[in-house]
Amino acid sequence: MVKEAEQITDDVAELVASAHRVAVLTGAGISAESGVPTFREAQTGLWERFSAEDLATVEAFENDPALVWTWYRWRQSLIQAVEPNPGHSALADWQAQLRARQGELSIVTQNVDDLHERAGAEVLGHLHGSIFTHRCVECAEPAELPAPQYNGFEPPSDSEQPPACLACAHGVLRPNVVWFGEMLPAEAFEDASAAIRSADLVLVVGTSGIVQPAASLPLLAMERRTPLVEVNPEPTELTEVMDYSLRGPSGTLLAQMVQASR
Ligand code: BV8
Repeated sequence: MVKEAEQITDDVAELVASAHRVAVLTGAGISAESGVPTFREAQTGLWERFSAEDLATVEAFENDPALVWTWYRWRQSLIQAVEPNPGHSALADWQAQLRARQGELSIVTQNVDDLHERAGAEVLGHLHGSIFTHRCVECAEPAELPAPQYNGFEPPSDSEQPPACLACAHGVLRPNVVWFGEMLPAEAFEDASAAIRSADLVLVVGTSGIVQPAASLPLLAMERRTPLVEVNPEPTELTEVMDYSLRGPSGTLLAQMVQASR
């Protein structure tokens, strides 16, 4: 039976202090306090008539390449304009502390941003790819692009076509994110599964637990009855399998956890 609390309880503090191999699955919520909208929030600007799930598909890109391409380039400019928040920093600090004690903290994220890395953490896997790199839809050749010139805080009033591929001259570029209906990168998924299976504490931070197969990864912790702790202001699809569900913002609660880990 899940135990809910609004701050770190003594038994969670004990789990944190004694943990040597921690696996953390993060979602859009950990970047919310940096100012990056989550997937549940309504879209704005050119995209206000669409949900993120409508836009993050091959069909949407094929149907209106400029609309989807511009959405991603604008999101990339927003991510570049914001900073990691105390939640990202707490995981980076905790990872460094555990490594100094020959332990490990593995971060597996559903996020396509680079805020974990910019906070100084190493990320074991980006399950849904990265918004910062691009490839040709036809020949899959990677393509280097200059940073987008959008104002991340002001959606653009019109859209731009995706650039043509310079390698094959047939295709256009797309972001290296995993769209709905596409397979997740096998290595990232396998590494995430192994990290969760070998952990002595599993954290699930800032995810609604809706998107599969990422949302099923925490269930692997149940194979060895590894303690499961969720950090989210709201209940999620995963709350009922958690041992503890901490109801609050990750920027605050993860900072409390790192204090307890010292
Ligand atoms: C696959 C990259 C199969 C793009 C993303 C029909 C056809 C095909 C597949 C399906 C189908 N029906 C269902 C599926 C499966 C589908 C799926 O799960 N759909 C859902 C909608 C039911 N999954 C897929 O399609 C996956 N692929 O299944 O392939 C296959 C098999 C064989 C052969 C071929 C294919 C691919 C899924 C990946 C999609 N790409 N992102 C982009 O970014 O644009 S997913 C995207 O949405 C994000 O990456 C993220 O993972 C997800 C949103 O989830 P969250 O991260 O949880 O974010 P969310 O907004 O939902 O929640 C935020 C949470 O934060 C909330 O709980 C909130 O309370 C909390 N929060 C807010 N503030 C804070 C906070 N928490 C802490 N602190 C705070 N301050």
